[in-house]
Amino acid sequence: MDGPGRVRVKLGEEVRLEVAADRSDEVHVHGYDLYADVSPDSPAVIVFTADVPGIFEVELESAHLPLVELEVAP
Ligand SMILES: [Cu+2]
Repeated sequence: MDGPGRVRVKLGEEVRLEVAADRSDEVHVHGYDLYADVSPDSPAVIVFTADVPGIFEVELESAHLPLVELEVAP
C-alpha cells in the first residue's frame, strides 16, 4: 500500500480538513494536536490556522491509519 499523500499549505493559511470514514473513530492532526470525531453518518471537520511550520501526519487515530501528511511552509 502506498503511504499517505502530502498536501502543501502556506504558513498562516486557514486549513479545512474534511474526512469521511466507514467506521467511528477520531481524526488526529499531529503537531497541532487537534481531534475530531468521525462516524459513517458524520464526517470529521477540522478548521485551523496553519501557523506552525513542519510536516504533520493526519491519522485515523484508533485504526492507526495515516490519512495525509500536511506540509506547512512559508
Ligand atoms: Cu494520532
